[in-house]
Amino acid sequence: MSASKGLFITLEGGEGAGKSTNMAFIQQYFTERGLSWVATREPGGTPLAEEIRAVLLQPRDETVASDAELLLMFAARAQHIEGVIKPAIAKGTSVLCDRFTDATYAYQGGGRGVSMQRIQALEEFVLGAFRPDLTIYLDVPTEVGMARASARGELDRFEREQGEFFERVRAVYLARAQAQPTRYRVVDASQALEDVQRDLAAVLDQFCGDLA
Ligand code: T5A
Repeated sequence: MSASKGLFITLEGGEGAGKSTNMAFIQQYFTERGLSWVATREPGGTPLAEEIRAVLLQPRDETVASDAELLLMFAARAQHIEGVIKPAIAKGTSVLCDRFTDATYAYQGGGRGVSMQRIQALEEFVLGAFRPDLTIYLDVPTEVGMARASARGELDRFEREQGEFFERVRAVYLARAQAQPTRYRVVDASQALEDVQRDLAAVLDQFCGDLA
């Protein structure tokens, strides 16, 4: 059975919040209910966008200008939306996306200090009125997330930032969640994994119940 209406669901979180772990849980939730889905991620999701991702995550000696980083994020996003996200939704397939534009507000806006107006202008240019139906933010204190991410080994260019950077990232996510309560749900990701996934299931039951 496939869903009559595809949802666009995005999963957000700071470093080590457990997005990858919980993305697998969300996929299983959809599969068990016979809902068609495609999983994807940002930056990335198409061959070209994955190449841009590699450029963005690669640690390098050269300082990356904040605007260059911002434009690369949106270049990848433009390709991803046209190549993967919109075609899937048009077919009635739900899109489960690991990060989306909220990450740009949090990391480039909060973390790097790029003006929110500039991000908003690019969002309108690239997305128009297109937005996620549901955004789940996995909230975890910075030190807990960093400890989890560090335990995984080699750190990418973002993971090498300092604690204050991630505090600003978290503050932007929480402020956006508070400002957009219809689209956002915050899940406490510092809990034991089974409790995180119980809360995730409750959020999904509410949003996807009439699709199954
Ligand atoms: N970025 C992205 C921007 O700056 N702007 C943008 O617009 C976009 C789209 C890459 C980077 O790109 C930046 C932000 C990022 O720095 P990414 O690959 O999504 O984006 O970033 P990561 O945060 O590195 O994502 P990961 O998927 O690698 O990490 P996760 O998903 O947060 O963590 P995960 O699931 O691998 O879990 C980490 C560890 O914690 C454990 C897991 O087993 C794992 O070992 N764990 C738990 N342990 C205890 N209790 C729990 N509840 C746990 N949940 C997970």
